[in-house]
Amino acid sequence: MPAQSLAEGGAAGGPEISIIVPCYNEVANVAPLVGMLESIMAGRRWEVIFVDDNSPDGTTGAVCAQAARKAYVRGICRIGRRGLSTAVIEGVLSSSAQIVAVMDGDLQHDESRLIALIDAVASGDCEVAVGSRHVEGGSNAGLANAWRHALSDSGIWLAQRFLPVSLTDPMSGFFALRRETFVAIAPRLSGTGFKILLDLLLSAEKPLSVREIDCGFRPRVAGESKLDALVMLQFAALLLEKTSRGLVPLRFVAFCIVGLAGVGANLGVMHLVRLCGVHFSTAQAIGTVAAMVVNFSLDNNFTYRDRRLRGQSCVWGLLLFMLVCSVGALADVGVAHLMYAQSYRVNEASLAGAVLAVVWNYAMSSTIIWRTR
Ligand SMILES: Nc1nc2c(ncn2[C@@H]2O[C@H](COP(=O)(O)OP(=O)(O)O)[C@@H](O)[C@H]2O)c(=O)[nH]1
Ligand SMILES: [Mg+2]
Repeated sequence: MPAQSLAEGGAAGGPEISIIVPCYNEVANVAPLVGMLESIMAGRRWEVIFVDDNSPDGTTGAVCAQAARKAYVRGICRIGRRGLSTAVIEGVLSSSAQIVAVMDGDLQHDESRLIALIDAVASGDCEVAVGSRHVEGGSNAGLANAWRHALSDSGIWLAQRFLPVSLTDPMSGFFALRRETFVAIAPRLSGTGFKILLDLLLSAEKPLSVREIDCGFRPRVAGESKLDALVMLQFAALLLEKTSRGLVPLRFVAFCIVGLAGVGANLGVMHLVRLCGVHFSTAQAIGTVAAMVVNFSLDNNFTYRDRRLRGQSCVWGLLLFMLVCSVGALADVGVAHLMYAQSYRVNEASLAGAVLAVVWNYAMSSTIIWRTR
């Protein structure tokens, strides 16, 4: 579709371009962003779809206030869910436009480059057009501090080691592609984490043709960044999942990391309790319960953050988790004992038991405790 054929906005037909904006606690940025898009997109058939995870600051209210007056503003509010990547996926899947563009809702992306991104895809120049801060003319001056620069640079360096295409800014959250291209890849997307572009490029069956377009990155004016240590962990796990061709799922990696934290908690609490003169077996039992509580709470907040249990379901979830882990521990001891009796070495028998327990705990957690509702 040549760029010129993107007809003017109006009564005839639906939008030809959907701009998907993941947002969380961006109440102050919604109206200014809509205003900016209105002037940039004038003369085109377009819509903006905000995907908010029921932000406590009332972002959805701000979106509704705009949508009530403007047919080209739509909002999706997800309750009990979190995640930038899944927000983008659901936004794109709710669109019927030919071209979708993804941009942040915090005004950090330079919206004046939006047309260049859309036209690069519309003209058939490339399958994905990426707003890059690292090609000539681009800038990432808006990153908050030296730490964020270092984090961004090392993330880019690491991602480039895995990518099937050459890209200076694979961590960009500002890009455009045909909706049908996205939809074809969607079933293979990992969906966990912050880096949906990377997920797309790594999940495509054949390498996608990519064009980078220089773009600036402004400092944040309102609201706060949601990037934290967990997001970096999710990023590393995404690379692992994709390069192992899904053999090592992202959640499983997170589950194992949390499991290691649980081992630490078990040892720490056990030693503390022993210092109070308690017998080893009792101290170990208390340590085990503490480890289960720590694991449950970390899994609830991180590994299964998008399916987080709250209130009464959280209490039931904890009890079920303890039951599942106890069965896992019994299976661990049982298998290790059987293998040891069949003259396997101590380490092999013990490792096999531990692996079985982790896989059991993970399978039960994913299907029974934090199941998709
Ligand atoms: N729906 C949704 N949007 C999110 C989530 N986390 C971040 N975002 C949005 O994604 C965009 C980029 O996030 P931001 O925290 O600014 O990342 P940074 O620019 O790398 O610091 C912003 O519009 C955020 O509001 C989330 O969990 N759910
Ligand atoms: Mg930002």
